[in-house]
Amino acid sequence: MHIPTRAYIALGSNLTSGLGDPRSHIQAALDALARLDRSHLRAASTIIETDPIGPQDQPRYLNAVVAIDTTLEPRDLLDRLLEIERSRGRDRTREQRWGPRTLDLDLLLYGDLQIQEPGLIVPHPRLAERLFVLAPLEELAPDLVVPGLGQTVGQLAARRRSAL
Ligand code: A4P
Ligand code: MG
Repeated sequence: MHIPTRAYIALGSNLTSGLGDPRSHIQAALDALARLDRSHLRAASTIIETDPIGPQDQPRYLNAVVAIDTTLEPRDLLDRLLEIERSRGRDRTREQRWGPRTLDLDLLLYGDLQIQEPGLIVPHPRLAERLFVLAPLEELAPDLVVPGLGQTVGQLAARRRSAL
C-alpha cells in the first residue's frame, strides 16, 4: 500500500464546442476528477471568471482548482488529465500558445515533489505568475509552501495582487 499524496490541479476553459460551453467543460472535468481511479477528490474551489492572460481577442475564462489525494504516480496522473482534456474535444494541433481552449488541466503541485522531465514540470512553472491559479489555490491551501519557491500560496497571491 502506498500512502496517498496530496495533489492540486488547475482547471480552465473559455471555449464553447459541440460538447458544451465552458461551464459544462469545467463541470465534466470535476465529475471526471471525482471518479479518477486510485484517487479521492478532497476539495474544490469556487469557479471564478477571469480576464484572459495572453492574446486579448479571446473570451474570458472560467478557472478553478481542486485538491485530490492520489496513489497515481505524477506521470500517470498527468496522462489522466490529458485524457480528460481530449474527452472534451481538445485538439492541441489546432491551438495557439495561450489561446482559447475547451479545457485545460494543469498539474500544479504533487506533494512536495519537484519534477523536471520532458513533458512534466512540477510545480507548474507559471504557477506564481498567475492570479487565475493562485486565487482559487489560496482558497484551498493558503499556508502551503510551494516547493522550490519557499513562499506560501497566500504570500505568492498577495505579491501578485500588489504587482497588478
Ligand atoms: N506539461 C508539463 N508540465 C505540466 C504540468 N505540470 N501540468 C506539459 C500540465 N501539463 C504539463 O500543455 C502542454 C504540455 O505541457 C502538456 O502536454 C504536458 O505534457 P498545454 O496545457 O497545452 O500548455 P501549457 O504549457 O500549459 O501552456 P499553454 O497551453 O501555452 O498555455 P497554458 O499555460 O495552459 O495557458 N487566462 C486565464 N485568465 N485563464 C486561463 O486558464 N489559460 C491559458 C492557457 C492562457 N490564458 C489564460 C488561461
Ligand atoms: Mg495546460
